[in-house]
Amino acid sequence: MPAPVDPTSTGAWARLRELADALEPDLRGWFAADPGRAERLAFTAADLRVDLSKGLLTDEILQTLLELADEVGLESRRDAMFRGEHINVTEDRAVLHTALRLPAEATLEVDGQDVVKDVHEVLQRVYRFADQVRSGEWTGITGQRIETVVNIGIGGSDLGPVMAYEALAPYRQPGLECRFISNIDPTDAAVTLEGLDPATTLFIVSSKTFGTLETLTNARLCRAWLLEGLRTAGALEGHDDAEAVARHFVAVSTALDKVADFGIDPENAFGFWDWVGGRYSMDSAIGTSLAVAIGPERFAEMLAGFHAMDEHFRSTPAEQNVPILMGLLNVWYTNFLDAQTHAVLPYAQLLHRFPAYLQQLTMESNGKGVRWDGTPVTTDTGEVWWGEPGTNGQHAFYQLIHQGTRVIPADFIAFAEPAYPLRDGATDVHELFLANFVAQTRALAFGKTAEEVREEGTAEELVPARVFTGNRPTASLLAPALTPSVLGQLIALYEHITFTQGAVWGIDSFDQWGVELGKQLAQEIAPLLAGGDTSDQDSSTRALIDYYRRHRR
Ligand code: G6Q
Repeated sequence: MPAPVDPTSTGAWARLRELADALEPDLRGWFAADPGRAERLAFTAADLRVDLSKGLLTDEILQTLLELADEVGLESRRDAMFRGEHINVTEDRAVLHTALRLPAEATLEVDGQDVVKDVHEVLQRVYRFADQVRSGEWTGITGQRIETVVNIGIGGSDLGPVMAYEALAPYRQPGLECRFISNIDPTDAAVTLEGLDPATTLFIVSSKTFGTLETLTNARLCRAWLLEGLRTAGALEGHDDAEAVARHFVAVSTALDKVADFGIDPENAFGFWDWVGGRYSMDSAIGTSLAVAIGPERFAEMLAGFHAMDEHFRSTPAEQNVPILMGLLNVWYTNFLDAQTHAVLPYAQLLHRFPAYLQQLTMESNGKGVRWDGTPVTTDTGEVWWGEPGTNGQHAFYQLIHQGTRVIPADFIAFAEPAYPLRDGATDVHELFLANFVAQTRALAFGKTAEEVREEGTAEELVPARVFTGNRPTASLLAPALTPSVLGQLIALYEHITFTQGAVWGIDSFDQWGVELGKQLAQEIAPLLAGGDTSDQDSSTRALIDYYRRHRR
């Protein structure tokens, strides 16, 4: 890997600094003086229409950001990723989530192996399994059909499947529910299993490494729950435990030997590869629960959506390339306008887990303090990503976005077609909903002047509190409907935005060493909670452990 270019040493960076110092944001004036602004700054990527015109940017800023991309070698790093080069240097791995959605007829040889062939072999097995569960051909040990699929996994092996299961609710097969257990808080397993019948429940243990404490603990809890429930119901007569586990447990992992050690039949295990990062894996076999819920055809549509966005990112010139433009804009906001956070505000209740999913994607990828050659970063990196679906957020935290003292770039996402077209008398409720989407971005951009407040007859002393400064940057993302394909496009869009930012900052967006220390210490501390000697702990840690011991009955 060539050493990263220090973005702050480029000519474009210096010019951006000057542009930022001279910037007097004036979206009202910019729109008034330039009737073509909205059209010029709206872009198309697959089925998405992305309007960046309400961002704090001018043509010169955009042009200079594109020069920055050029100077840091963004496109050659992108091409290296698509080729399967080991751009994840700290783990010495290729980064090939884009290969998970290549069509079957494509070929891509990486480290001497055609990965597309491997991907489609596993996909076909996942699809066959999904069909068997959906049709009732796959039964539990008593011969009853499966009614509930429980995915056991955490982080990248949980957030994607949960988010997509929620997002694509209208496409689920009735009578077949998915539930998800992730947290090692025993409440999660206890509450999720409540009311389930072991005879009709199937578990998918999803773990890339098959070594994750939370997932393996929860998998053992579920295995014990299954066997005890079946035994109590007399369903195990004539069967041994292994047979029951084989009918009620499947696994998704890159570590098929460990899957076998757990007692899961390797026949019922779906593999993937070390070149798929956890948070980039929901379109691999990690999405098996989703494939069961929505069926192979819809799953394939989702993959095609991912692929359409990959193609856009790979081959569209930078000045029309939506992930590149959005990623560069985020660099502008973060490094030049001091934005600390980035809000994602889906005007689609079904996307209520999308911000949580993006938190992992963006923050685990770009929350780094060193570059891919081990040297310190030269500027601020990853923003804090957060959000909630509109309009709920409007009645909670939008106050700060409208009138607070911080710059909070916000992505607004909406769909023309509602998932559930309901009317309130003569009113189309989706229209009412989307009126909010449009109104919010307008209010944030153009605000409300003191004069406008006065025109409403407001008492003079109340005017300042009612003024909206405007010039609060937003991007508006619209698509015809939240279909499986559009969901795939949206996810891939944010994957590539994340890539773009990481490439500018010179960081390896594909490792996650920051999660290791806590995991390691938890293993060390577990025996101390159980009564071990705490004398060599710091005083705060000792006090916390003492409190626990005194209060645990
Ligand atoms: C994602 C991370 C992390 C990972 C979980 C689960 O990029 O690597 O969130 O997905 O720690 O790991 P396993 O799938 O190996 O259990």
